[in-house]
Amino acid sequence: MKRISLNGAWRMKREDWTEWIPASVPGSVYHDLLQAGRMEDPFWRANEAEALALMEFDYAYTRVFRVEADLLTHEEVTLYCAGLDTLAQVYVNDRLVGTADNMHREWEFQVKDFLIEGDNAILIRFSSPLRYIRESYDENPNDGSDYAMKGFPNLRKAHCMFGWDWGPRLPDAGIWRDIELRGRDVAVLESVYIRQRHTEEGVWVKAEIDCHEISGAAEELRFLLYSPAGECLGQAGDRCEILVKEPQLWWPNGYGEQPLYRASVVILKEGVVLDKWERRIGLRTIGLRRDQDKWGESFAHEVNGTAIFAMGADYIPEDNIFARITPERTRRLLEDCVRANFNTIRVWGGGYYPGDDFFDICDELGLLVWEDLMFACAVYGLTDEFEENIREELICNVRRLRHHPSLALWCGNNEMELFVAADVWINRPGQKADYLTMYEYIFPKLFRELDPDAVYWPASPSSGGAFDDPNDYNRGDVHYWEVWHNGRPFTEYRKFHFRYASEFGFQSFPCMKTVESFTLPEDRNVFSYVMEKHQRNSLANGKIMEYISQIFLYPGRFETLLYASQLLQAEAIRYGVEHWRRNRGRCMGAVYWQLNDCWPVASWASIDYFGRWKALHYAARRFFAPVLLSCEEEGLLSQTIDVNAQPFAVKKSARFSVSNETRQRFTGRIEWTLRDPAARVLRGGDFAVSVEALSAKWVEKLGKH
Ligand code: BMA
Repeated sequence: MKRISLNGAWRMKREDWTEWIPASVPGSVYHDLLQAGRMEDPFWRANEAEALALMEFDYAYTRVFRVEADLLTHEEVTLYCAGLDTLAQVYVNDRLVGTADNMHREWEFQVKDFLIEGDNAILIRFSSPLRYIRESYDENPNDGSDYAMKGFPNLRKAHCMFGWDWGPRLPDAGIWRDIELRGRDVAVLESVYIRQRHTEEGVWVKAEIDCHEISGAAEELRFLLYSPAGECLGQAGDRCEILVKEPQLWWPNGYGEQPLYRASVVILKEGVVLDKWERRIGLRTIGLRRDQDKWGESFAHEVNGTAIFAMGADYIPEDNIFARITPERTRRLLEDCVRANFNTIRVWGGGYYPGDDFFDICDELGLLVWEDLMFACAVYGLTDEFEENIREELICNVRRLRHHPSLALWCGNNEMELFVAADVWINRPGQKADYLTMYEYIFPKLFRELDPDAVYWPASPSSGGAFDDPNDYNRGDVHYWEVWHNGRPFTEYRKFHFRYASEFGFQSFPCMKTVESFTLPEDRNVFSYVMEKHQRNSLANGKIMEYISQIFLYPGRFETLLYASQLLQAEAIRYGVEHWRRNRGRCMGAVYWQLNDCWPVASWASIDYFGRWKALHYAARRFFAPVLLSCEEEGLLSQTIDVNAQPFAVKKSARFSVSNETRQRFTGRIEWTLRDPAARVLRGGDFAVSVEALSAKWVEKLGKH
């Protein structure tokens, strides 16, 4: 197959302009307007509204490219687009070659008949996403999160681009992923599925190959496998199965190494390579451990037979302007996760399916990925057309990502089982049935065809589906929001022993430097208009103040307040995570909301938009440490004392626990001291401790109840 990239310099214009401006592809309208100085920074102060209005217009992208005679000798020439955002009409030499309506899909259009030898012009028009959601809502009123703009569920475009409780309303547009011409002959690889059988003699690695025949069949098929050191481990013909003796297994971060093998598939005719597929893979088994037990049903990722305590956070798009998310930036973020001892990332369903580089980095770093499908906080209209569209969307993304060793689980959606069960956003009969048809019939069936070896989980949170108490604290995964959204004190975390907390969170302000990036000095008060525009969860700046009052003195200065809010956030999440790790076995996951931000904002993130660590991220490094010493204290905080109560007594005690998340026994010493507020040592001691691999152990209780 011949590939000619069309990435690079293009031109773009708003449909009502006469002149074109320079553009870059992959990229986006906002990105190009900013580069050309044609719009203000949308993140500065309250500029968002003006930037949003720009999306009332249609935009066009164009470029000229040369076609050499040999390209036209291929049996087929296609235009392959890895991502178009979103409502696009594609023209080659003024003739329409195809349309697109889903930013999550790859598109491939036949273009041979439209091309000529020499210079050719391509033009892609993008219609206004705002106009579309408005008009489509009138016809098809599908509701969803009020933080996003009405009608957003009707467009297969990252939902959070229309606003979220941490994100601005900036629904960008453009050619957001690679674009290329492909010359294809005889047959091409439609898909390759790598399967593994772990046996006594070693790991059998098999490639299941689907070819798309253009004019006939490929004559020869080659499957090759290379060791992490680059040594060829064998070549298989039609059987496509290779035995790896003495396999080096892939483990999540903290449990072992991440050796990556290379799998390569080539199809040939008369010795000529027709197509090639080459990816890195990891040898491991992965599943979900769900056993009935005295509390309910366990829920844990199981890798190579070992149950993992998932430690990590929920990932959202790294920038509202996706064109600015580079592999380098993603690598830095994910490396910061490993620095804080993460082993898991949940990709939240209101953004987009990450690019290959995201998963490549997770493979290298040992970060398990919980991958939501891109459905979040919305009810969808399951028409035939919509079904066809999302089916294609799943096929593209599952085929693209399923070989990654880091991929731990596919999840149907974010929070919809929970909401639909409670009739939230349901406005007509049939929508409940549509929910089940989508996530519990169509999707699992597709996964049985596309990725039968993977885990499919119907929703987050869920207890297994069928509206069976989706947020049951004793089964499945849980989103726990009583702390924060319902204002409960964070000490409440200790009352629960979730099986796997996939969301719980606590907000803080970003640091002063980040605040300076979007404010003038007169805005630097948490209740100013600009600070409230950079806080998307309703009334939440007041909520941060309220929580601060429970644990700190009034911070006085703006800068101190920002800082105190971060300490408070770190303390809150630590309080929950340490407790759940002390209860390892019953609880097997603490994935907090949220890892990162898509613009400078007050939010639940532990790393801000500029990559600056908030106090929480430093705390995570400690509370996610492979061997964690924690102290379950009883005192003023855990009892939320009312100082005006008559009389009031405080129970005081401290009990130590060691959580060992490594595969080796831990032996060591605990040294402890008790200090007064002036840091003077009141008491102290030390004792030996030994903790089995993959377990938590209570050590000693000091004081009395
Ligand atoms: C969860 C998420 C997001 C949201 C967050 C904070 O429920 O799934 O939709 O941003 O809470 O409210």
